[in-house]
Amino acid sequence: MSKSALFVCLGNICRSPIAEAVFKQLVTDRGQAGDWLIDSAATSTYEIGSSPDHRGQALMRKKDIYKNVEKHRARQITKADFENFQFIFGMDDSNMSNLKRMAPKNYSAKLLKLGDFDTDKSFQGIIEDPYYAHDDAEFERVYQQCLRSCTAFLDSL
Ligand code: WE7
Repeated sequence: MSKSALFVCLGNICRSPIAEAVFKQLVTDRGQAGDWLIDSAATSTYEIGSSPDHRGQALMRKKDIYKNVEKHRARQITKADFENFQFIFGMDDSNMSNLKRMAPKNYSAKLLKLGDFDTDKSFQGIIEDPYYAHDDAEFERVYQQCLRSCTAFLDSL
């Protein structure tokens, strides 16, 4: 387990569990699951203990990746995470500024915006919050952004 990635969003119920599930599936498909510690977390305390959002659950079941996060419950990022994870990915600029504010004085993790790896530049590196979305298309968009971004990140290693 030489490599590690933590996916972070506001509540750890919509975007970051999808990113975690996508990333776990990609490394599994590449035969690299044993090399990686992979988790997700929130910047806020609001959803601590919650399961992934029901719309995200439905999306992940459709993509057959929900098994990768079915036991996940939302948790807040800790100072230890900034030492224990090699890569910490935020989804938007608010996540990134919160991560920088919450980081301990000295930390080893690389703080990256997941969407910066997206080959489709029309989203300008931002994976927008689908919480107030009115249809499933927003969750599909999050999934496709995570899939392209995680694939390009793994290819870059
Ligand atoms: C969200 C959210 C998301 C927004 N998941 N919540 Cl009510 C609230 C207040 C503080 C933290 C969280 Cl997590 C939540 C519930 C869970 N993806 N997105 N809230 C959100 C979006 C836009 C403007 C304001 C909020 C609170």
